[in-house]
Amino acid sequence: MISQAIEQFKKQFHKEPLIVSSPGRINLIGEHTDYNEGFVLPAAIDKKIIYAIALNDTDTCNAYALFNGEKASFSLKDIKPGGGWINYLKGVVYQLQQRGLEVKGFDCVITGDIPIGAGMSSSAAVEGGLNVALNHLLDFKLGRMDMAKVGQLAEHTFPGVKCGIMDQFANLHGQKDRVMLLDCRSLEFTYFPFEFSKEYKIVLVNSMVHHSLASSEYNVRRAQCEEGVKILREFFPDISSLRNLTSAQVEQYKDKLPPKVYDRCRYVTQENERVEKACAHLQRNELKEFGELMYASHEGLSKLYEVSCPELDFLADLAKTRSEVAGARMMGGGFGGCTINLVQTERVEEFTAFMQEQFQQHFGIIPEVYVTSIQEGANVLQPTVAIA
Ligand code: GAF
Repeated sequence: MISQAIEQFKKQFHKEPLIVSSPGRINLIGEHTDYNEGFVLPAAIDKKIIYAIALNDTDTCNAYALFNGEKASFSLKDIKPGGGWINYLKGVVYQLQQRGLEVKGFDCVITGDIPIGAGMSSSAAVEGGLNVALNHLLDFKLGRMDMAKVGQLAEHTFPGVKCGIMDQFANLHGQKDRVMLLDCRSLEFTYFPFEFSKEYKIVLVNSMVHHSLASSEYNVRRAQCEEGVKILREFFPDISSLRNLTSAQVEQYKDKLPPKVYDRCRYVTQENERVEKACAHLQRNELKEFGELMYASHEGLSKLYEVSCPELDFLADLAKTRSEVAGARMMGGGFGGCTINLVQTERVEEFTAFMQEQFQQHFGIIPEVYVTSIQEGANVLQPTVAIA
């Protein structure tokens, strides 16, 4: 991928590029909790976006996407939302400008192997990669959390997804073989070695249903949570988010909440409680208990939060019947994308064959399966070589 990006870059722009690698992410547990100021347990993975990029001494940003052969440009002087993948680049540049940073024109080639719309956050990888590249080329001295915030705001203001900070955070803070517990309120985080990884692999099974958060109900879920907080503030005046409440407290005021809002609040508060328990199990290497929490998370996402779909439910239910699987659930925003499965290393092939066969029989399509590993966050790989 890297040599292809360099070759294409030289062909298109006739100079040497800086190379940046920017990973996708998994999330073990803690879904739809980030924008409720709760807890998440993500990690950066081996699937990535690659940028070959250099400044161009103009006011124009030119990008060539190798994954679909499209070229797109925009002027630094008048950045407006719009376009497909280029919208994410525009969003990052715009948000850097909003911080008072003087972005300069650039040329870039983008490639990668993160499946789009599969819930591994290719969008955060595109945002994070550009953030790292521009920070390096223009010496912005932005910290990693600031870059994550730039990416999150880019997502809010350009594609229009009111996402939390998990994806951008994971993309920029990943460390090899370690998962991260992020408190999305204080933004404090702790790294945990992923001990299970010696005997278990993280296997993603793609439902082949492409999600699009912007056109989905993602923003509706966020609004429903906010509505819940607003109503419950009457009884708990100090709360600023669902993070401040336990599931028992939500339960207590069930009849004050519209039924859907109650279900959403119940899910989020339960999920936060699950993440805390999951971390304790992770530290004690209690895989079985950890896996059970993953199944419970899926159940909540499907029944209470209603962000699953028949294909994801099928995959999670099927995984539950397998003795080589410790835990499984849908991952990411939902409405499609992948399930995340913890599968015994020596039985990954058997698991893959079984899942693919069963899914094909049911839905007439073979699901893609990705055996992932936990890797570093977005980084510069190769420094710029002086232009001859
Ligand atoms: C998407 C969002 F971008 C994240 O912020 C997070 O809310 C996730 O869905 C659900 O946990 O990936």
